[in-house]
Amino acid sequence: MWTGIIEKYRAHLPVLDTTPIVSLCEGNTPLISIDNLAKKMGIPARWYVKYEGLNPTGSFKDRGMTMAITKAKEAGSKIVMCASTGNTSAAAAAYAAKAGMGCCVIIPDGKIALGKLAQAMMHGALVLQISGNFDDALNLVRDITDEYPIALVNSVNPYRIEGQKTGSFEIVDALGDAPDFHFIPVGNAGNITAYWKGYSEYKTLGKSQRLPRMMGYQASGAAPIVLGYPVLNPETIATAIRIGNPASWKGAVNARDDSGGHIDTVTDEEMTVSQQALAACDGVFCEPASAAAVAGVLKWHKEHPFQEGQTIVSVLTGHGLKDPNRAIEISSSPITVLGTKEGVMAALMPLLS
Ligand code: AN7
Repeated sequence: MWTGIIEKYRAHLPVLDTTPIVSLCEGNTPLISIDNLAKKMGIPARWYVKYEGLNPTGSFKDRGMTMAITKAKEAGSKIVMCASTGNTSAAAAAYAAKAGMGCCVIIPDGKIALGKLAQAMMHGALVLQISGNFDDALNLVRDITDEYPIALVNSVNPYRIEGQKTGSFEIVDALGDAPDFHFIPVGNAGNITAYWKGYSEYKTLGKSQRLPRMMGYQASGAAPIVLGYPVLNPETIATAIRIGNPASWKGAVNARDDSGGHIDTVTDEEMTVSQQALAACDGVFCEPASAAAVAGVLKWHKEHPFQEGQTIVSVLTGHGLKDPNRAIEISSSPITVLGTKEGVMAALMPLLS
């Protein structure tokens, strides 16, 4: 029986036999071959997506949150707090509920996807919206948790990174080695930092023969690392990565430079096209921010064509159902027909011919 990433990778994580593990059986997500899209785009490499949308709360945040909440519980914390563009708040709320702890989340007013808001509220968190953006919310949360006995569970909490590094362990365990390229969306930059840490640790232990090139992608309207300075008013349809001053900026730059990787931008349009193409070609539905890891592959391939025999992994950080409004917005509406055989057949005919 699968009982979550802490039990599975206990030897690589800072837990003791006595640590009270709080888990929702996160992790063990599939690596799905997206050969249809690869073929369509003329990419001869083996291309996989790590479908993190299949975690318990529908995003990769669960890997970090099981660790952060477990360690907060071990330390005797009664309340946890985070700033969030949505997914962290959903995960914090769920794991705090499981642990019997209080949870407060601070989110940018009107800028979080519907599914994520629904989750934070259903799991009983105190949900506070502010008129600022994620960066403002994170500053507030750092300030408050410095002063009050409340555990901070954003990825500035090192246990979050520890949990999230298990994503690379699973990829190496599944492929038998690291991929050549690891594509990943970058927002607050915790995840790219964590994946690089995981790959590096596994290589040191001899579990893999090589390290991947770390390929991070920011939204063009929220690309501080690419620009080299913070963005005061980040804007993108990919609300998950609408972040102008990433906390793990250094970690992302180190991952890029130490791996011979690259951090670049993708436009809202490129993310949208990739999200749709992936869903329509290979049956995998991810949220807009996650599609940056697909759009990045397409952008890179144009300038540096992938070769046969290479392996690419794109991390799909969150499930498509997180942001149903956006999905409906970019899709054509259902066709209204008469509820008769003739009515249906009139619309269906073009498909049959
Ligand atoms: C789907 O939930 O920052 O670079 O507050 O939800 O580790 O920040 C979410 C980030 C990518 C970026 N994809 O990861 C939050 C939050 C999805 C995300 C990212 C996020 P990081």
